[in-house]
Amino acid sequence: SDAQAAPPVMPLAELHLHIEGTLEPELIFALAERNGIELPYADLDELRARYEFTDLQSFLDLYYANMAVLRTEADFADMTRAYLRRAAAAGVRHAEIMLDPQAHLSRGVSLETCVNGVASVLASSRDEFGISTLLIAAFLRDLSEESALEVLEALLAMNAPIAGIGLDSAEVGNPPAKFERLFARAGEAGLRKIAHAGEEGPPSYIIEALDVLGVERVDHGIRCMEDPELVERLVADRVPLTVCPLSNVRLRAVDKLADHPLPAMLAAGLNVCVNSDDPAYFGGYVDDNFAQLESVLGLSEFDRVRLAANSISSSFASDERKAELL
Ligand code: ES4
Ligand code: ZN
Repeated sequence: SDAQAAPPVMPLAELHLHIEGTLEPELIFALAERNGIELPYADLDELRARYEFTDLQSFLDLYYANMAVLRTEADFADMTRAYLRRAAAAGVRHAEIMLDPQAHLSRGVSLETCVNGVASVLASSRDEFGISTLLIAAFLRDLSEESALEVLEALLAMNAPIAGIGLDSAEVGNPPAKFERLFARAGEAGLRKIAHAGEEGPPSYIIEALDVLGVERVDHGIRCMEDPELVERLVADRVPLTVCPLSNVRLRAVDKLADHPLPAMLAAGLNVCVNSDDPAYFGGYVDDNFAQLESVLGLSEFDRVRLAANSISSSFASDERKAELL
């Protein structure tokens, strides 16, 4: 969105962010031009007209298609720099950024190109933008576990600066248990573990992500509200859920923001925080998510402070960094 909301007063951590989902239409056109790539859209408006999604898959189709403009390390670096600049304005002081290496490897872009392009900018993010950052390699759950294991081994072999692994892409029909060996290997390698679960998929996928994969944090998780016993467990264990309100509306996981379960999740005592997911696609950055929540749901000062504090405490930042931000 163009209008920037005033940043929330509290420092925020953004814990659910796909760097490829920060690729704005203007940058898509600029990179296409730089790389001599012909886009299937005549102009920005024609591209923007494609951003009417009916579900997760209809979004993923455009998200993967637009990645065609990312060819060089400089492209990945420019995209990352643009996100950090905008996130700083939104009040983000710590960000844990997912990258989808398989979405680039399948297009003939090397692991070195995508990882080094993003990581080279993250290395100086605290000095340049005041944002501490961690990189998370996310695996596409609609591909095989063998493919994921191969890519994880390659990341480990190149000593990629990743803090953890995630699981994303088409959820329904690709349950967490499909990736049991991948997450076991990541654990052996000392990596942190997160997974998307309960966005479009059922509450049982959240349980599987916890019990079979051993995830420490759940991306989305909103469908936990259909299972009171699961909610009780998530509250008792203070399992972080990285909720993305504007994403849920755009992908029709919820009908409209007024129907979003966030207030009920807060009231239930769940450890929730607010994130932007794919801000270039879903109508805004984390400040826009807060602004629209405020105007539609009227969050209390108490809830706003709690959401911000949860984002910091649920992060994988060092205890020293958390203490600075809390
Ligand atoms: C995603 Cl919103 C969402 N869900 C699953 N996978 C994704 N990859 C990028 N955005
Ligand atoms: Zn996501």
